[in-house]
Amino acid sequence: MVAVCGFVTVAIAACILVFGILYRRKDPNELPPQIDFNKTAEVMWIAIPFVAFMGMFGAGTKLYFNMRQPPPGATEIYVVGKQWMWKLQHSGGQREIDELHIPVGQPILLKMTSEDVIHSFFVPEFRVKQDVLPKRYTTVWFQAEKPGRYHLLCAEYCGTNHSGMKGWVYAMSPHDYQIWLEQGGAEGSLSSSGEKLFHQFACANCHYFDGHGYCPNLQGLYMRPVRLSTGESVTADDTYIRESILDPKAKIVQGFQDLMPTFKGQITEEQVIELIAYIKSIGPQPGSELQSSGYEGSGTQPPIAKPPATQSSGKLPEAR
Ligand code: HEC
Ligand SMILES: [Cu+2]
Repeated sequence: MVAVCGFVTVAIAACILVFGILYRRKDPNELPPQIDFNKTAEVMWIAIPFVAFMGMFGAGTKLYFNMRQPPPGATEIYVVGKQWMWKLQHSGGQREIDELHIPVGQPILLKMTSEDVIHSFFVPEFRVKQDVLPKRYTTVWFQAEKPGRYHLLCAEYCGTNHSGMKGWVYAMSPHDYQIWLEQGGAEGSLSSSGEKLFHQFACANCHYFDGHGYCPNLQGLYMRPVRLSTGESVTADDTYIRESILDPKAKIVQGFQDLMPTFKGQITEEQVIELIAYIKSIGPQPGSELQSSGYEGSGTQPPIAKPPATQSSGKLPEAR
């Protein structure tokens, strides 16, 4: 890229200079000669740059996709942007504000959302910049190589105190990071806090784990394809689960009724993240009817899931 752009820049500058001298008006009455259309030249200067630039575009696209793909096993950290601070949650339950502690030499995957307006997570030293949007999760990954303290900024103008929306990333040796995690004062992992919320908000009164009742079993839901009432299929990723909780009418699971109340205004973004972590942690349980993968029957078929019962009465089941 540097070579091509450098060559083009120098060539154009040289042409301006040389032609300026060579073809300057020497006499006030001079008329320039008429130059004919040259088809070969026209075709060449359209075709060659087109092929060259499409080649660069292709190579750049490949690089971009490779770069965006986090390596498997990356440490996941959730980020919530808010006017005007960064709130971070580690999977062990440690929380931070405007500070992010990470181990060096390990890939870190951030899953980010915003409580209000668009922000942008920017760590110049890591060459990391990613928009943080309300109502969905965007991701970015990086790996710090040298222990140290690095600027964390918001790179999207987000209101009066935008310039104050900044903090530090502390890259630590894995040993120091372990110590930091232990001193982090976590009250419990994200998924265990999520489990508490699941009962506190009475999700458990509707979503049974045995496939009975009129609500979908959430076991093994995370990252599974879900068929919707419209016939479409979506992947149950973080954004889908978040929307299912805060705007349940937006997408209805096929075979179920639109009976789930919205939890908008009752559940904070942090709590949504904990609920997602909990749903992620509940894989299919042995013996459950909806068990799908890892069935250890010898030649027999796994039990077939019963079609979910749809109730027209709309009555809530008793709390268990
Ligand atoms: C009144 C019963 C009820 C309560 C309470 C309830 N849900 Fe639901 N939920 C449903 C029903 C019915 C559906 C299926 C229809 C739909 O897609 O909206 C559903 C769908 C979902 C889905 C999508 C499931 C899938 O298979 O794609 C998720 C995720 C979910 N609920 C999570 C929760 C969480 C978390 C809570 C607690 C904060 C909760 N629900 C509380 C009834 C309920
Ligand atoms: Cu901001």
